[in-house]
Amino acid sequence: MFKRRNLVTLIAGTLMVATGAMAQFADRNIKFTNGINEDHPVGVGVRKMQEILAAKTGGKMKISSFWGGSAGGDMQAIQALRAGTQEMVCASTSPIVGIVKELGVFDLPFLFANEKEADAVLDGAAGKYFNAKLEAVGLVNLSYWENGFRNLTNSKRPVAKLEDFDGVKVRVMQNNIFLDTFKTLGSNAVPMAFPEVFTALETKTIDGQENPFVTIETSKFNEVQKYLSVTRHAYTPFVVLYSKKLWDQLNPQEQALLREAAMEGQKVQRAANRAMSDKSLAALKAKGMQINEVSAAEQTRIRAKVNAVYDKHKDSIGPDAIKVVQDELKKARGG
Ligand code: TK8
Repeated sequence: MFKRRNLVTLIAGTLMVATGAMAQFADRNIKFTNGINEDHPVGVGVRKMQEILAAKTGGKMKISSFWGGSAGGDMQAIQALRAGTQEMVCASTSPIVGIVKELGVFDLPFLFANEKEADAVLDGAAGKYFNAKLEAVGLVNLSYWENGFRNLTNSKRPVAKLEDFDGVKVRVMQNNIFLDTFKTLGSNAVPMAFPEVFTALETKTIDGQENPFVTIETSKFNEVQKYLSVTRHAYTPFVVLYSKKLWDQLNPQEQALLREAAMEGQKVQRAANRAMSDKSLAALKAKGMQINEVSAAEQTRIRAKVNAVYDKHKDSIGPDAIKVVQDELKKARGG
């Protein structure tokens, strides 16, 4: 017979399990900012994270996202994360080089030949190495997402050969290696935060900028730029960062869930980005941009010219960072 005491124990036990499961997640409203617009595939990744959090926490953990630099640029967000006044950002590695010099390796021109190489480096030992460097300065990297291979746009002329870079005033990300790369190519390089770029192009304060096709399209740079040159000169990853100060206030279940959500987000974000890249190029053409490739011979001349950038910056980046990336690249290239 089922005794009353047993029933009480059973009910109490069930309640404990239920409240125990709920208690894993506190009400959290996570502020997430981006310099790019929501129709960029980063939006696909963030929506995936939101869905996972909603499903697994019964709506307790939420991400509020702010797009288009409305909440400031990458550097501003990084400072807010380190100070513990903002939880998350999806930022490029390049503006973080002032804080984590080793990340400068990703700014070295022509480091990766394709997405496969980038994935091998970021998802392997090198990715972990940079995560540790980020964590040491108060930034927890949940996942590497994709911006893509960067290409040059400008309002002056098609850049098809080395000499065409000459005198073009190009906005670069706020970092010495990018600055040096464009100076070495003969351009007048101007460091600037991403949210200021559209207006600077519109008012002709600058002639050009460089970003992947998808970012060019979703940020509508085609409205203020005539020429797009397929230079593929760098692949600077996106990092999905969480403030270490605020991270340390989360319990292990919350931390594990956020990591899982960011990794699930990575899958759909990268896939969406890769599917969109060619479409963005076609769309930019359809919207009136004049697009040119750079011949193999000119690519060789350009690469030879920017070799000086490697030599000049390898000491400041440090041999460990260069080695961990080169080792993964060798493996990925089957050598
Ligand atoms: C967005 C930036 C942007 C980057 C840049 O905040 O600054 O040009 O490519 O995507 O991170």
